[in-house]
Amino acid sequence: MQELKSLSDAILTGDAKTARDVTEKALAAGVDPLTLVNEYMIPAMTEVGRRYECNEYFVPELLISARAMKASLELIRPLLVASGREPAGRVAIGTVKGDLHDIGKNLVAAMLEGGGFEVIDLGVNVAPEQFVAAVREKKAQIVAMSALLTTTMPSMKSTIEALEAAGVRRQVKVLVGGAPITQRFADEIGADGYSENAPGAVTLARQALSLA
Ligand code: B12
Repeated sequence: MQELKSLSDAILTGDAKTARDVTEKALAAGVDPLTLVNEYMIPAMTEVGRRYECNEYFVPELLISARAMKASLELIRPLLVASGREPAGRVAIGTVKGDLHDIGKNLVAAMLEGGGFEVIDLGVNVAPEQFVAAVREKKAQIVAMSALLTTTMPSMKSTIEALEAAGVRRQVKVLVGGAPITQRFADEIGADGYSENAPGAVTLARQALSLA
């Protein structure tokens, strides 16, 4: 697995070309895409975060590492997405207002699609009213919110309040996640589910619609 370690190294050093090349070769050799994500890519991003915390890395390094991670994910995403099935349900997903982190959100979206859900990706910096509109106009049955900054976590609560104010809270299940989120926080704000990872998000979505 020495070659796969070069995928972690490429993300750590922000070498998008190598990240893409190694991913391409590994997939062609039959390596499971989820093995790449869970054993090489996410640990590399976690290490990037650790280095940032220790002032070894700064925002430019975060950006180039994120770009390398995305280059690799672009090849993996289509493999996680199932096709030609009746959707299990409709999920509106977004990173909450004020927050631009989307790597985890994109992974969750891809896994949900792979799990047979129709995913309406609202992108990043999504205001509460945009989530409400997705429920009203696109008939989303699940609202999935991601936050990576402690300062944007309160936007999850504001979104739940906006769903309540719009009279649509009872018709949707609300799932939350992202590195700073905990089960306790999810309970406090009245979310219906929390998971610390993308496969867990699929399990939650299935449970939410009583498909599990
Ligand atoms: C990459 C990165 C960036 C990139 C983002 C690129 C992008 N397109 O996403 C850039 C450089 C833009 C960036 C910017 C900033 N960042 Co930043 N960033 C990170 C970093 C290193 C990695 C995040 C990541 O992608 N992780 C990998 C993914 C796969 O993990 P994940 O997002 O947690 O997602 C998983 C789970 O949480 C879960 N999940 C995620 N969403 C959901 C949703 C649901 C519904 C469910 C069920 C599950 C779920 O499933 C995912 C897959 O398993 C983290 C450090 C870290 N360790 O988290 C800092 C970090 C989040 N950033 C931080 C900071 C401070 C910033 C900036 C303020 C820096 C600055 N001074 O400008 C800005 C803020 C910009 C903004 N307004 O959002 C801090 C936040 C600290 C805090 N207490 O809030 C962190 C923790 C770094 C640190 N240790 O200080 N950042």
